[in-house]
Amino acid sequence: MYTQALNEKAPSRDANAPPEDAKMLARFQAVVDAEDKIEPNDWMPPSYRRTLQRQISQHAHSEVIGMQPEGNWLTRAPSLKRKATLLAKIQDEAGHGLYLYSAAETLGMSREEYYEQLLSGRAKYSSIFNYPTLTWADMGVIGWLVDGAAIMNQIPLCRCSYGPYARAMIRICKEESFHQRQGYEIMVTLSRGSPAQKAMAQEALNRFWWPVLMMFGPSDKESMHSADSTKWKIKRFSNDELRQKFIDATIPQGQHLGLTFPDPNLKFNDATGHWDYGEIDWSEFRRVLAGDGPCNRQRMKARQAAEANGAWVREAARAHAEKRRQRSAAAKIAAE
Ligand code: FAQ
Repeated sequence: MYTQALNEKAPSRDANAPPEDAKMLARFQAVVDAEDKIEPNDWMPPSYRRTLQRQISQHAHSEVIGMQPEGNWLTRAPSLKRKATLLAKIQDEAGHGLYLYSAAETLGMSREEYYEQLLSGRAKYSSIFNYPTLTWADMGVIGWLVDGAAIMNQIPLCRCSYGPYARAMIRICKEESFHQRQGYEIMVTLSRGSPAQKAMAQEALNRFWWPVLMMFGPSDKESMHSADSTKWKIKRFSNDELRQKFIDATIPQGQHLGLTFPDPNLKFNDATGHWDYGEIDWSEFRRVLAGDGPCNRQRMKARQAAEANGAWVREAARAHAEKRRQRSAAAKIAAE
């Protein structure tokens, strides 16, 4: 919708693009610094546009691929109520993907191009969705921790300088809060259940804890986009700051469940008022990003199959739209 309204050329991906105009740049930064929003038709530096295209589309891809790990448990949910709730949550994630693709389209690139980047493996999606969901407790852990981490990262994005992204995030965050609570409620039920259920909850926490911490991205010193994104008020907190906030908020929740965290170095630091934690295995993070996580191939294969299987629907919709267009054109001629 917005794409057609853009009165500016699509960003050049050419390394020889003309240098950004200093006056325009100063005006742009002043708007950002004043906490006003940048809107689709406003001038923006090509690098700001590219950063948003990258981040928003990768966020959208994450929501869409993120349906797969939970989809694995739809047919095996332990009750009708649990199944209905899980189904609704997964549908919310599809909806988040759609809002985010719409926001990304306002930056002058079509949804089809973004899909193509995902399907060809050129675009990333969140590392966390490359881990398998082995037990029902994983549904609890995903809601509690994966959605919990997503909220921690996404609440500040509601104040992002780019209007369409910031506005999309408001509704997404409300829904993520519900997701987090339903996940935690599963964890409460399992932790207060039989010894086998509690052990299942503990085992799921053990498997997901470190990959969840990786969701916040590389450490600040390794984060190549942070400086620009902070200057442009896309990012309000650094990767490490958000990771620490998440850990500080989550440890008491785990303690309330009577569960332990798989980190021998986890210790409350009286001096800083924060939890100290052990070293993240960044080699695992890099491996997953490079396509070699436990489920990368399976996730991409499922997504590519869904795209191929849906081709006839898109074709039929296009043919139907064309038929309607011809019919209404013929009716107009007849009326003249
Ligand atoms: N996984 O310089 P930085 C959800 C990449 S939604 C994969 O620090 P930046 C909902 C990064 O893209 C979860 N790649 O980058 C849900 C960059 O690569 P590039 C998704 C990662 O952008 C719940 C490179 O590393 N959320 O969970 C990851 O400043 C349950 C360098 O990193 C969002 O996308 C990673 N974990 O900061 C759904 C939120 N971390 O593009 C279903 C929006 C980093 O140059 C079930 N995104 N990379 O090739 C953001 O806030 C940021 O993009 C960060 C990364 C914080 C993820």
